[in-house]
Amino acid sequence: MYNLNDTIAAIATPSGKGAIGVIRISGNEAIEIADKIFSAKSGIKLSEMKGYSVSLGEVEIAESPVRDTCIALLFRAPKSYTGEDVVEFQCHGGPVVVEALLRGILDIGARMAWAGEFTKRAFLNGRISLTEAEGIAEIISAASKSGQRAAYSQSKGNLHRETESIKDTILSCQASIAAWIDFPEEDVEEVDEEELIEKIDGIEKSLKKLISSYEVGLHILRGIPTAIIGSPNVGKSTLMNLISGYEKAIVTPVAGTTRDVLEHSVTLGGTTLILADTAGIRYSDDFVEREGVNRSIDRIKSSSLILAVFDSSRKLADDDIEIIKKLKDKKAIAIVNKTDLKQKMDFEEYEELFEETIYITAKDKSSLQAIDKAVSKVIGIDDFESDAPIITNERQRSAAVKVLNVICECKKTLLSGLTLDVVYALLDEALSAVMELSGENVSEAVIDRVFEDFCVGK
Ligand SMILES: Nc1nc2c(ncn2[C@@H]2O[C@H](COP(=O)(O)OP(=O)(O)OP(=O)(O)O)[C@@H](O)[C@H]2O)c(=O)[nH]1
Ligand SMILES: [Mg+2]
Repeated sequence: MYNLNDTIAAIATPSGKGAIGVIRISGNEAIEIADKIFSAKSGIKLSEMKGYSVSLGEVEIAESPVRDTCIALLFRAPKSYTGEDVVEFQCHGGPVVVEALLRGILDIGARMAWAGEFTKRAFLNGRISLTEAEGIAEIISAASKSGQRAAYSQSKGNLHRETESIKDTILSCQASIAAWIDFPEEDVEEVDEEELIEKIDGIEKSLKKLISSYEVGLHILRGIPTAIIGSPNVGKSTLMNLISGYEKAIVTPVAGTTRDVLEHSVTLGGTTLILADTAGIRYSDDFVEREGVNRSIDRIKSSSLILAVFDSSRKLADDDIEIIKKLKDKKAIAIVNKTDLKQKMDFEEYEELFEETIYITAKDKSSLQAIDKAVSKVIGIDDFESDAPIITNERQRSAAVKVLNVICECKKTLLSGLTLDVVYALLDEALSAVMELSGENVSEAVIDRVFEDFCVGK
């Protein structure tokens, strides 16, 4: 069982040199411990100060030569991040200072905090919901601006409000049939089944929207694994360089120049692409080139978006057709390249096999705009509302699917004319599944799993 009585401490800023280093202490003894090493210029002890106050002073650690000028921020329970007494020291950001200070704090009674333990306490003390805590983790790891905005909305309780509203609707459905179940013999008012179905439909709709937000939300938060694929010499590496903004990949007129997969994170289409340039796909007797081609094919499988490049200055070859076949079921944009040269390719009949087709000159910087537009259209960022509730991890997704399944079952039962007590029991099941999604009804192991991905000090 998790012990909330310990006082925990950790360095909250990244390791290495920095302008400022922050050390956090949280728990019953946070202020007492802080007072032992901190002397305020004003002479007033932290224990004599109100919450939300700041004090300038010095920290001095017993049996250590380290001393530093420092600011102490004081938060009193329950009005703090964790809901407990919290002291944050801001000292100079040298590793020697912060590490000595942390050691000094640990030596006089605090325990080293685990990853995410401050946020875990905020959750356990009822300051934030589990989905809000998950939003906080996403803010820190967000790979793009829109991802950061979406994570911020989660941390401010967007998903939490949505699950509360689903819960309320389920409870109101149950309330409308409770009288019928409790007093079946008596002359209670008829249950308005149409209204009941309408409410259940509403829940089904919001759950479907949430579940469909998962993929695009995740892509926006983490970046999209994207592969540049095509036969040799079509201009894949030129495209990689154009998008990266510098000569990342070697470009030559020799077919088969790129062998290894070359990765680079870029911002495009309003989000981050984890972009991979690959070897041109063709049959080859050369052992090294064959290995490169195998890696390209593996990349098709592991990528969520494909930029398929074709050379429009020559006719579509068998190699190109083979590649198009490999892209079946993949989200792919056809990039018909080299439009500055005499055109020999008729690509029109293949356009429908791609989500989007663009005609560009990869050598020309102005082509970036068309690529950017196509990417944002295909990944759905144009329709993505960063302030809408979204689900961002597998825990939430599987819980949402569970609720949806029970709700669908519930609707089927209602329509098939089975008795309302069966419906009531299914609504109970749905309620407990929603509480799994919201994090109110989860095991300690699930909670631990959520927080172990956090940084230490958060
Ligand atoms: N005229 C013209 N040439 C281009 C264009 N894009 C690429 N090229 C040229 O085409 C040749 C091959 O370009 P790369 O980018 O190396 O092609 P690749 O697909 O990476 O080739 P491999 O790595 O061998 O598979 C180079 O000489 C480029 O300068 C374009 O839009 N117009
Ligand atoms: Mg190349």
